[in-house]
Parts: sequence; C-alpha cells; structure tokens
Amino acid sequence: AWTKNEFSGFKNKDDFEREVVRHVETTLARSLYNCDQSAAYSASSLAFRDRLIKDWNKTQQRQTFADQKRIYYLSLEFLMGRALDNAMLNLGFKDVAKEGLAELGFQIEDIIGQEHDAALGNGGLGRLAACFLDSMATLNFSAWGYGLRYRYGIFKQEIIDGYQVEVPDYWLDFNPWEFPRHDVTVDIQFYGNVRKGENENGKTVSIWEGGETVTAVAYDVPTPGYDTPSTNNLRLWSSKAASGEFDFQKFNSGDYESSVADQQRAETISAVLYPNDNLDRGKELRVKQQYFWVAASLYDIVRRFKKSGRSWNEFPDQVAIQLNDTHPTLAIVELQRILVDVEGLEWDEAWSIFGYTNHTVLPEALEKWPVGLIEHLLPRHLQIIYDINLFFLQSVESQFPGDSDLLTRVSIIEESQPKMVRMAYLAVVGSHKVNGVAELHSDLIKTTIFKDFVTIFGEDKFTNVTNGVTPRRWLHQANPRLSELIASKVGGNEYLKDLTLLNKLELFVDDKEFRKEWAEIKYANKVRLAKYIKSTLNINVNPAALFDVQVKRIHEYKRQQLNIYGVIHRYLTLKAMGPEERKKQQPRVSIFGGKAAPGYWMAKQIIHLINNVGSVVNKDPDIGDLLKVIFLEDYNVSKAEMIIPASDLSEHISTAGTEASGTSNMKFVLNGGLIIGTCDGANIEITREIGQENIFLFGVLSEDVEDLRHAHASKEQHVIDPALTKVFEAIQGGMFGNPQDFNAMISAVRDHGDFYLVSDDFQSYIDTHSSVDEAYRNQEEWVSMCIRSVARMGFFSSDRCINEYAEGIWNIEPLAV
Ligand code: 26Y
Repeated sequence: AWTKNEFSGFKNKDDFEREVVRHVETTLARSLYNCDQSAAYSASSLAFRDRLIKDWNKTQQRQTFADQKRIYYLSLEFLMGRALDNAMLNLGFKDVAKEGLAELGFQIEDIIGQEHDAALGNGGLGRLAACFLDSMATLNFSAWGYGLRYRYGIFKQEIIDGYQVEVPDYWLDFNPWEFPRHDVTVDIQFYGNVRKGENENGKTVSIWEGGETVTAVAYDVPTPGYDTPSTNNLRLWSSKAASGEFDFQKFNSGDYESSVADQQRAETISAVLYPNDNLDRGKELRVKQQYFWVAASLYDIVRRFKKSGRSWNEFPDQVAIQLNDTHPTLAIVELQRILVDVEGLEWDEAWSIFGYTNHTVLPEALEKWPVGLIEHLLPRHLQIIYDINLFFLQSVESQFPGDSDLLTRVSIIEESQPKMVRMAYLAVVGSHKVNGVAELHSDLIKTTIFKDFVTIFGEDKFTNVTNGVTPRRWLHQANPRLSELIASKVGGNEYLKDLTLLNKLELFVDDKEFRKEWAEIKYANKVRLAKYIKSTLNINVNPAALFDVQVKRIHEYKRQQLNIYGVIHRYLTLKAMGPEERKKQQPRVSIFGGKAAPGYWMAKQIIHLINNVGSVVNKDPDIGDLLKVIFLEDYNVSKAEMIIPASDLSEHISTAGTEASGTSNMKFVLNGGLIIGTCDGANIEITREIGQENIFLFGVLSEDVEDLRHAHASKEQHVIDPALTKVFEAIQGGMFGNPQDFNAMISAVRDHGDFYLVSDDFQSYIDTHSSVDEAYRNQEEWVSMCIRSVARMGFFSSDRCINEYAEGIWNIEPLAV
C-alpha cells in the first residue's frame, strides 16, 4: 500500500486552502471577497490539477523508461462525467478539501456541483471506456486512451410540454482537466488518388497523393488511479485546418472568405458527437471522424514505438490495441498502409495487435460503409480492404473448397446495391481476439452474426469478458455513506481495490444495528432525490414509497414502453379499488430518465407518453402518494451518481437477447437496490452471483424470441394480452392526452408483429411487480436481500474485467511502481 507522501497531495487543510487562495488571486485574477462557488470550483480544480500533473509526469516517465508493452484503448466515446470529485477521492484528499472549503465558507457538495460533465459519449459503451481508464490506472497498467475532443458532447435534454428538446452541450468554456499539446500534431489526408511509385529506398510502393489535409492537435487528460501514483493519459484529438501553402495562396490572392471556410470545414470533423446509440446512419462526416482519429492515434503509437529504436518484428510485443466496437476498425487498414506503403515491409498477416470488442447484435447498429464513399474518401484504404478480403477469401476457399455461399456470406464486401464494406467482418478478420461483453451475448455472437467466422477461425478466437464498473466512482464517490459503512465492516477501504472483499458483509446480514444503519442510508439517499425532484419538477414524492427507477437511453429494445404500460395498468387498478383496499397498496414512485436519439421518433413518443401519464397521475386526488410518475430531465453521469444510490428497485427489462450486457444493473445492485429484469445480458450473471432469490426475473427466454416473432408475423393481427388491451383502451380513450400521438406505439404491438414482445411479457411483468410489492412490505427481509446482494457483487468490478483483458487478450503485465 502507498503512504500518502509517496505521491503528490496536500500536507493539510491549510496547505490546500493556501493553494486555492493563490489560484483565485493569481490564475483567476479575482479577489477573495469576490470568490463565488464557480470561482471556488475553478481554484479547487486547479489546486488538485497541480498535484495530478506531478503524478502524471512521473507515470509517463516511468512508462517511457520501462519501455514495456502498452495498451491503447481506442474509443470514439469516453463518458467521463465530473473529474474533481474523482480526483479528490483517487488522490485521497477529499477530507482535506472539505475542511479547507468549509473554512472558506463553502460546502464541498456545492463546489463539486459546479462542474460541467465531460459528456463525450452516448451511454453504456462510452461509460465502460471511462470505467476501464479508471481500472487501468488503478491496476498500474501502461495504458493510453485515444478519442476525439468533441466541441459538443451529447446534447442536453430539455422537456418542454412533455416532449424532448435538444440543446447543444458546449462544454469547453473552462476545462482545467485538459492540456492542449500544440506541438503534438498530425496531418491527416483525405481524398486524392493512388499511383505506383518508388519510396525512399527505391522500392515500388503505392503512393497516395493529392486531396486535402486536416491537422489533428492532441489534448491530454490525466486519469488518476485510486490509491496509487499511477496517472495515465487520455489523448483526445481536435481538428483544425492544416497551415499548408494552399491556404496562404488563397489568402494572398484575396480569397479570405474561402480560406476561412476551409478552416471551418476542418474544424467540423471534431465538432460534434453523433448522438445515436445502437443505430448506424452511415454519414460521411462520421467516417471522416473515424479515420481522422484512428490515423492520428496510429501515427502517435508508431512514432512512440520507433523512438525506442526496436525493429518491426517487436511491434506486437510492444503494442496492444483494443477496438471499442467497430468504430475504430479502420485502424487495422491504416496500420497495414503504414507498414506496406510507408515502411516498405512485406504484407504480413497474423500479428496479434488488435482485439475487437463487440457491444451489440442488433443489425441496425452494425456499421457498413458504401464502397463508393470509402473509395472517394480513402482510395488507398479501399485497395487494402480489397486485399485483406482477397487473402481472407482465398484462405476460406482452400479450407472449404467450392462453398461459394460461404464466401458470399463472409465476404467483407457485401455484394448489395450499392456495395458495402462490412466493418464488423473486417474487425473480426483483422483481430486476434473478438469478445462479447457478457456470457449470453458472447454466446449469441458466436451463433448469430459471427457464426461462419467461428467455423473458419475456430472457437478460440471468440471469447467473453463480462463488463464491470469501477467501485470508486459507483460506490465510494456516488454513495459515500454506504461506502463508509461497508468499509467499517470489511476491513477498511481495501475492498475498493479488491471488490471480492465485499463478501465479508454476509457475516453482518443478521446484525440488527448494521441493518438499521444500512436502511437509514438508503432512506437519506431517497430524501436527497426527493428534494431534487421537488426543486426541479415541483412534485412532492414520499421518500418512504418504493422508488422504482429506469434510467438509460430510450430505445424500443430497452422497453421503457413496457414499463409505462405497467404503470398505467397500476393506475387503472388503483382507480378501480375502493378507498379501503387502496390503503393496503404499496406506495410507489416510478422514475424515468434518459435521452432519445434526436432522429428516433418512436423513442420520443415514449418520452411523451411517460410525461403525459405523469401529468395525469400526479395530480389525481384519488391516488395521492400511492403512485407518482417522474421523468427526470437530462440524465447524465453526475445525475446517475445521485439517482442510483436512491433506488429500491431498478428496471433492466430489455427483450431477451437484445441488451449485450448492461452496466447500470451492476451499479444499482452495488448500491443496495434490487432488480426487476429479463434473462438478458449481465442480468444472468448477476443472478448467478447473488442468487435467484435476490432478483425479480420475468419474461421469455432469448432462445424463444425468434419463434415468437415468427408466430406474430404470420398472423394478421396478433392477440394481445388482455391487461395490456385495457391499457391501450385507456390511452385510446384519451385518458393521457391526444390518443393519436400514441397510435404508432400501440400499433407497433398490435399491427406490426410486436417485435420487442411487449405483449408476450406483459402478464409476467405485472405479476413480478406484485411480488416486488409483497417483498417490499417485509422491510427486514428486503434489507437482508439487499445486503446479501451487495456482498456477492465482487465479480462486477471493472478491475476484474481489465485483468481478464490483460491476461487473455493483451498479454501484458502491470508496471511495478
Ligand atoms: C454505429 C454507431 C451509431 C453506434 C454508436 C454507439 C453504435 C453503438 C453505440 C453504442 C452502443 C452501446 O452503448 N452499447 C452498450 O454497450 C454497453 C457496454 O458494453 C453494454 O453494457 C450495453 O448492453 C450496450 O447496449
């Protein structure tokens, strides 16, 4: 273990205070009398940042000196959330900061609350990347994250008259956590053409010339590990116009406007995060983003490798690159181009450099690019893709002679109109390992989208690494009181680095006093959320009610519609009861949150229905505290940190087989909440770990989904569940506003085959919610279930995941500090 003076920190609260005051007066040029919360946030961040920089520099020096293999984690999304709270906890000086800020007249929560989330991601995939950075630093791996520095992160969501409205998220006004490296730039080429010619050594190679150039500028973000001086680097690329002669010519010839327009066009590349999750729209700008980022990152990686003076055959011993989904797949092609065209090496396959993580089986989320688009934008890369495909198909042909159907099925080029490049196939062919993110998901990719590739490459190429979450942010930071209570029973904070130590909690399940404290903390977290609901929506919710939460991106496959239909069913049931019977019912608050992709019309209708149901139910005097329906605006990482600890029950109710893993399910259980869920993604492994008596599972199994869908499709109109029919009748009778608004939602179930099986699962969903009510009534037993669950959640730390990647995919050891 580390003692605090082995890495940078503050001597005491006075030391911290002095630094804050210094930054207020000098860096911010303000007087202390004019120091508001925002200035106190800025100065505190700068004070912590100074400490972080020291550890960061030392870590980078140590890694350079050790000159061992590094991991490069390529992700188009890093959903980091706030940095100050995290830096204070990972460095271990939050208590000092708290006291210091108090002396200056501030509450630390208010100061932390000033920070704008770094929201460079959509949802699960981006947040996973952020948890991985935390774990890689904590475990002392030499690791770099590479991403894009979007000027606009995921949009801010406003709810106006029940509808989602998107507002741009301009987040860079004051960002103390990034360091521009104006000296670290890479020129990236687009368009142009290819000819054969000689390289420096007189060797005949392909030469890609002409076209346009955009410059990538590095911005570095330090990512500190917990209780270690290791601080890794996240490098984000920003685009700007290349200062080539071309611009000067225009400028000098008086064409000032078009020179500025060129500049803007270049800056557009890193301007905005695409807000779709699990839906590929095939936009040219998106593929430009991908190549820009991948080419800059590879240039950087190769430059670092060459500085070590090693020969190319050592490259695979020095470099492991993990592809977070198919978004960085062009890296495979770009590396081949560098080796063959630039370095003049022979075409050599089978290098174990790339690993590919798949996050979805949904066909609409699998990236495909028109061949013509790639040819125009990246002419040399298309040739290389054709070469990779040719070698691959030749080897398949020799392995399975005469099977032309197989060749068509697995070809990286889809022979459609227009022809398409299948990025997932390219990623599989170009990687030495392919992993899914939960057991069921990893099995499914082997039997569905990559079935033929298992036949060709064998089972061993395909593996599973079940997702995990960092307990630092998702327990220690989000739920400090629970974290402290746990620490007092399991031998201190060590469990934050070895989450399996949570199992010691089982000894205290029957401890009355412990259970009481546990329940008090949950209650306090609910009170805090209730206050937030009051202050933002002006709705009173009773903290003693059961808080039932579903927060995640809005998507038909995640089935928020099932949830809201269940809520309507509950409302109708309560309305039909007499006053005496009503009194016996379990009061509930149904809480929703999440963004819909701006172009996803159906998801926006779902948001609208949830809000309309809320506005009817919440003011119905018959109902009072028995049922409240809340839609929380602009769900993001920092709100998750408040919402998750306040949940009694959370919903993870995707159609079986559609949610690759889910990660919030893990966070909710880790914070002492129970789950209602389908047999999908990581819910299955959570069940295995915590015991099926501690989770509320319902619904059809993934192996039955296909048959059910077929059965629906073969009927004109399929017979829907009677309780759901009543719900539909209420909506169509106008109980929740203009029924026309919801025709499409209802018709998806009734007339279009109910693809997500809402009707099939409705009855078991309702019944399972009744079991929840019953279980909740026995509070002693409920709390026991929660404690037992937490005790058994050790498996779901992202530390465990990173160790599995390190051993099974990256072949890398941590760097002794
Ligand atoms: C192609 C492009 C539009 C695209 C952009 C973002 C496609 C997919 C995504 C994001 C996918 C995503 O967030 N997937 C989620 O990844 C989590 C981490 O592995 C899983 O837990 C979760 O089940 C999965 O939906």
